[in-house]
Amino acid sequence: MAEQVFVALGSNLGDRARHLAEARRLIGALPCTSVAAESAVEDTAPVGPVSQGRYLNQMVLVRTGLAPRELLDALLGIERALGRERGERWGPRTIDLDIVRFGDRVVSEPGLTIPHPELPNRDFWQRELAELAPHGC
Ligand code: A4P
Ligand code: MG
Repeated sequence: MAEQVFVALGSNLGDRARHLAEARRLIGALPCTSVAAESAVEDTAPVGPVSQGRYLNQMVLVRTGLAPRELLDALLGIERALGRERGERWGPRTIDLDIVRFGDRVVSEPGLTIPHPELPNRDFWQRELAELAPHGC
């Protein structure tokens, strides 16, 4: 059965809007997965200890038959396809794809925590979730 998943998109390197658009397209092309709704794109000041450029952030509501770990692996594959290089933690990136919520599931495993632990600290994620709430069911 398809689950409702909220995926956060972030980019602060290169053509940020194009990276978000490509990520949305590639997420929608994953097996058993569709993008049901998109929040507005927000231009946000960088959060965290690293000095870096501003981000474009967006949240998408995804319906997927993939399991959480399968979706995470697929998102990491999309990050690689869009030229993401892992440098310092919280550092600049062409694209960052985070699973914020996955239905009502609570996951705490090595390499996967759901809901995303930064949710309480990110105002823009909370705004974007609220914007998408009417599309959930
Ligand atoms: N991982 C664990 N749980 C999850 C999850 N729910 N969704 C693991 C996605 N990944 C999850 O992530 C490291 C590992 O987290 C992944 O391999 C996965 O196994 P990463 O993206 O490689 O590392 P990171 O991004 O440097 O660290 P982290 O903790 O993901 O940081 P964030 O939360 O992504 O923060 N400022 C603004 N304005 N907007 C932003 O989007 N983003 C960051 C990065 C910093 N400042 C920002 C923004
Ligand atoms: Mg991340």
